[in-house]
Amino acid sequence: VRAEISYVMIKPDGVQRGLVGEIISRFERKGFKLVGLKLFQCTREIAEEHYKDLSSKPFFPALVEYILSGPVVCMVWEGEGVVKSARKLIGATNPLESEPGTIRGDFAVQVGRNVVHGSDSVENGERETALWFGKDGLVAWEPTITPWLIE
Ligand code: YYY
Ligand code: MG
Repeated sequence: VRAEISYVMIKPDGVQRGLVGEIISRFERKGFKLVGLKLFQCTREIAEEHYKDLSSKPFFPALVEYILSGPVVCMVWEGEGVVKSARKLIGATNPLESEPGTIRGDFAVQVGRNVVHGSDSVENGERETALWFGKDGLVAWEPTITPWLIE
């Protein structure tokens, strides 16, 4: 079986505010493995597909416009338990409820400008990665530090 992956995305506000390095750094320092990375101006089709489960919500049109409003940074992080752990690093959906020390807790105040996305299940990690990176968009590699992170 394939290693667990999470699709993590720095939203347009995070890019515009110069938080790209800070956010990538948090996942790097934690010890997960980066297997996909790109700066990307997404299309309406991709944004709507990504958030299709929310299409009936009143905030859906504004959410899609927000995601389209500038480039995003698309990432895929790999590792045991990465989906749940990435959600913890990111923090609660509403940044006023996110704990300090989380990305949203440290850098955001409003749910409609919450800086970063992370997959909410292993299944969605796979689905979202396929949507944003396609079938062959990831890089297979073995960081030389792996034995210092995983026994
Ligand atoms: O997975 P997560 O991003 O933490 O929250 P979701 O419930 O999946 O909602 C996706 C996205 O929608 C959220 O990050 C901001 C936006 N949103 C909103 O603008 N207003 C809400 N009341 C709920 C969610
Ligand atoms: Mg979600």
